[in-house]
Amino acid sequence: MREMLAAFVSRVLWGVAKKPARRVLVASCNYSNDAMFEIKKCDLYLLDEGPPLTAVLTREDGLRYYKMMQVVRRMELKADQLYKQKFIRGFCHLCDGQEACCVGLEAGINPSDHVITSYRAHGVCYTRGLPVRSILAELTGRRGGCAKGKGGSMHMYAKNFYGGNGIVGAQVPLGAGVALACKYMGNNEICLTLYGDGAANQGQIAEAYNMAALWKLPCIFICENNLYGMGTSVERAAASTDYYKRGHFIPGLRVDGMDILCVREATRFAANYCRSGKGPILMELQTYRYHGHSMSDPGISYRSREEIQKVRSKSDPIMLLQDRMVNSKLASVEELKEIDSEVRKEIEDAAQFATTDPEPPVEELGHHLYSSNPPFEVRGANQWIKFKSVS
Ligand SMILES: Cc1ncc(C[n+]2csc(CCOP(=O)(O)OP(=O)(O)O)c2C)c(N)n1
Repeated sequence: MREMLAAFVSRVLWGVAKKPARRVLVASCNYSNDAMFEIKKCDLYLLDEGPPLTAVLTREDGLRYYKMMQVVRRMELKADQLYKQKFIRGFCHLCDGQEACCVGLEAGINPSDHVITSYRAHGVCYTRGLPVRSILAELTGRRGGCAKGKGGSMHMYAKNFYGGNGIVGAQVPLGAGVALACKYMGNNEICLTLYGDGAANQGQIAEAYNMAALWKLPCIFICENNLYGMGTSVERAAASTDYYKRGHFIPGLRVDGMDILCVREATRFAANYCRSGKGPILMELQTYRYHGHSMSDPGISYRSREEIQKVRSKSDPIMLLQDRMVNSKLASVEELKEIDSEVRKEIEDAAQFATTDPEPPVEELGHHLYSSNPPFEVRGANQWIKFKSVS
């Protein structure tokens, strides 16, 4: 009798409830709401204590992180395809493999905080809130791109996100400047300044560390150590590969950048540190990029296919989160597969937009260079062509 009643109630609910409500019902029956995980201890520099050794993951956050990482992964794979089809031209640096970094960093800060990064920018653009279609359309140089089709892969911007910088290390003093502005305004906001391990060898970075430490700026310097700077392994490029210690007088953390929970916890710890007025902190995220340095680098002349395969099969960030969620009953395999197909559809729709949206009109080429829109003349390319700027 009880089974019959349950079946009847379930049929009624099944019939009347809209899809999301049905999911809530299933969720409340079968899934755990949260679970606690042991996470890898961070290596510490000039710090007495570091981030916790356990992290609580709620089902809601887990599903969100999973979806975001899948979006970044599939967006980058789509960019690879569009590049090979010549829809995308010029420079294009993909971040697949490094998804736990951009998603984990965003999970540890507030939307009102600030972020600046290098040319490997697409993932951060998405986690800072740009829709996939505006990122892909920027890559294909279309009007609906986030920089109106005039910036491309390395020059994308969003609210509280300052690019996308093509010059190695250029964003580091700029990030210190943004942190100086936060301190000056007294708004309790912080700036995350990301750069590759290749940039960590530059003199201008030492200068930015120096000013940030001197003025106790609320800045998290984040060195994404993916083991290579273009085609040079870190061992061949740096006298010290302990990047988390290279702020000298700035405290540092070395973090497992393939584990989103490690990245989130370390970022929360670092953000609290900065916000409390103690000054800057440096985080080294140990990660790996599956693609070469850029689309023009096949990425297998200085590392082996086996090495890439090993990382994919042993430490893939999406797989790690998926295993955790399924094993602790935070989600089912089927449910995650459903998310995968939603993501695939979102990416296909975005790609459709990015390949059909028109290019910006040529008369607008000179817009948005100066705030006052003076007449714009192209020098060097063709001296007879002039673009008139109109407001
Ligand atoms: C000032 C400057 N010098 C040289 C270059 C050429 N360049 C582009 S990326 C790069 C190496 C960057 O190292 P890293 O960020 O560790 O490389 P990734 O892991 O992104 O391949 C160099 C030398 C540049 N863009 N800017």
